[in-house]
Amino acid sequence: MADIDIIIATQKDNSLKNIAQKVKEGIRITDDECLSLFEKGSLGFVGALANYIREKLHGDKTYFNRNFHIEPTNVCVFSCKFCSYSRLYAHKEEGWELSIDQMLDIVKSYDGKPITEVHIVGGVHPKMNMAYFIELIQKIHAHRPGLHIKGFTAVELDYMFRKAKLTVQEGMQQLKDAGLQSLPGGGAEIFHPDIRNIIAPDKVTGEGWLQIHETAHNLGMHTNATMLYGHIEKFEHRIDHMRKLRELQDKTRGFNTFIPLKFRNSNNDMSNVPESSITEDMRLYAIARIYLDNFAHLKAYWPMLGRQNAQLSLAFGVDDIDGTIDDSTKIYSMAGSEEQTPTMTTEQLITLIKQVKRSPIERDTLYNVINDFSNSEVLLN
Ligand code: V47
Ligand code: SF4
Repeated sequence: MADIDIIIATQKDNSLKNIAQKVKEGIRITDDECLSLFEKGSLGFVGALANYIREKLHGDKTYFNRNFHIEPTNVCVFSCKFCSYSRLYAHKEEGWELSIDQMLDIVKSYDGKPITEVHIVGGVHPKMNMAYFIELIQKIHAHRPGLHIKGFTAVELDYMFRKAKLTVQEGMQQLKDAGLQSLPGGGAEIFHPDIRNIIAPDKVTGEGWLQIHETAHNLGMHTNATMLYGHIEKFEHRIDHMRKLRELQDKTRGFNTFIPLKFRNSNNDMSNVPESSITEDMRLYAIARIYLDNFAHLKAYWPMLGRQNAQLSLAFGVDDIDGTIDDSTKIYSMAGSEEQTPTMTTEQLITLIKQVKRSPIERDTLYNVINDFSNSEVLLN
């Protein structure tokens, strides 16, 4: 008997048994069924279903890339309650603001190194406008045309476009023409206004976030989607969030990957909210893998989750663990992640993946295979 048949045969709860049968047949689950998984699906049950889907889609392949981040500033006009990273403009001396030349120097420091992606994301600085970022993108692109520029959350874009009095369509087109190739998934948080109005009351709405991503997809750009979970949201809000992503993906097919982001509670206005347990983290990954049947990839972002938990997630539906990072992001170290200086060499990433008997595949941003390290000789320790 195949593993999935054993899972179906041994499941005593009829609604869960039906869900397992649907997964076997590749049939989409409903929101109510997703709620049943959250409410009653054991870690073992949802994990086995998610792993079945993961292996059907990707076998043992586990993707990573060679990337670094540029965080232009942590000065931000917004005040999200969960953010440990930003500083208001009135306290900008406590934060940082990089000039275009400083950011270009960061890019140049990777000259000759086999990096394929720069991820640009930061706070929403009132003085860094559309013209500033167009110049930055053009200069990076001119310096290294082969480097994929993934940049700007919908939060940054919404502010930039409104200030420049551009429609989303016009703004996205101008950034694309300058050399921006895809969008990261940040700023999504929880779309539902009941939660968003509490944790991120003053930035782009859920609808605004979705509109920006839809516009990017219609221009032929690919984007990622995140969900900040494990704070005050209920299962229903997670499902609402994922349903909106699944619906947009049905329309555009423009999302590359879904990235659940675990709420970390150090140094922010939600420090009284406990962090989710590892069991709940793994259940969420697994349920997301089951529900989001039209997303090819599920990413565990290791600087946020920690590298051992990222390794564990590979048994719960995850097929991507982001990249080398090179200690170039502060968002999670400032929020209390155990990864205080997030950097992994390619060898370390390969070893991490091989230790749990998966096949490391270096990809580019769009998941084209660059190197298959399945059979490479990397020392395991
Ligand atoms: O939108 C901020 C999150 C996001 C906290 O697209 C927090 O490949 C947890 O989106 N606890 C920005 N999360 C980072 C992001 C991202 C990261 C890696 C890869 C990609 C990608 C995108 O970080 C924010 C917010 O949801 N965040 N503070 C916190 N205390
Ligand atoms: Fe600003 Fe982003 Fe932090 Fe919100 S999460 S305060 S938008 S940097």
